Amino acid sequence: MQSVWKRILLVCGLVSLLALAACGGNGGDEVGTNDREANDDGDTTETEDYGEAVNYTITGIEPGAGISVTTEKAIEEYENLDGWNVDLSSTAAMMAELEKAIDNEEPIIITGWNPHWMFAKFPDLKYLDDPLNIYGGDEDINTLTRLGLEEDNPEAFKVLDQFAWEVEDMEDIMYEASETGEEVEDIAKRWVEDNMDKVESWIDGVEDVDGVAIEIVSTPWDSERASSAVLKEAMELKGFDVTVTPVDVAVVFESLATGDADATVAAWLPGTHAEFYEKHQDELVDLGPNLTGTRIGLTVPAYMDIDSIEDLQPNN
Ligand code: PBE
Repeated sequence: MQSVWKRILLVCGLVSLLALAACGGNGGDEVGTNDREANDDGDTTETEDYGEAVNYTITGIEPGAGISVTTEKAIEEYENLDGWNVDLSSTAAMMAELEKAIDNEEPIIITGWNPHWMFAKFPDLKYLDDPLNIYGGDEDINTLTRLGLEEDNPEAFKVLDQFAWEVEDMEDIMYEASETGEEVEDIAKRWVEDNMDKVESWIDGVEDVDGVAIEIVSTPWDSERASSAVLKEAMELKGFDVTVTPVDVAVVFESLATGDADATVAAWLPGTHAEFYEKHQDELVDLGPNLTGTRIGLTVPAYMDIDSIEDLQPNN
């Protein structure tokens, strides 16, 4: 299968506004032109000092997110982020700060990711180049189960193993939720009804069960509310009794490792959740990607005259 093209289409094709932002960022990172230009010609180092303007603060999301841990690591690893900090509160608060900054054309640095509607709502957002590759490039979202699930519950294991969809599927649900204010879970339910061809492939060859309980751990972001909800709907078609519990990323991994939960479809790998994965990888089963083409990184409005994390000045 022409997977490279498929991936490019996934990222670039359907939500064109999102694609502009995402591809702009990707291109910069892969080709590395921005970094080189900035480094080669010393005179362009008159980049504006945004550090002071943003109070040497990156506006982040919940402390329990992988991207928050990664941002703390970035602050440690980038010498030029000496004396910076990340303000960890909530996704809603970050989005409100972003909107306010954009309304006033003020500088702001947020922790951004795809899939998310932020790039559709604010098409001029751009990822900053990340020469130390702290945030990684394109990522996947993997399905993980606890040890022993395959033996205890082969039918559930089979659905989990067959579950796979695409960035635009997830985005359709997320975007509709952000536009209408309707619950992600309700939209996901309709998505399953409207996309039975895809859903059939997840439950293909799976025997019906009678109310077998399955505990899915997830995270509270819309992307994972969407994936866990479509999986729940699909499994319930086969007679499973599915509970989805949103928790911090650390708890997702811990509860699989201890066997308190059966599975998750919310592991952003290999980068975003690396720290948790590495800690628990021997205590869980990794079924590989259920979605490919995600991304995280420091993100700014395009009116900021800056291309790379290295263009930021230290706080001293
Ligand atoms: N996110 C969205 C999550 C995973 C889903 C990037 C905010 C994180 O752990 O950072």
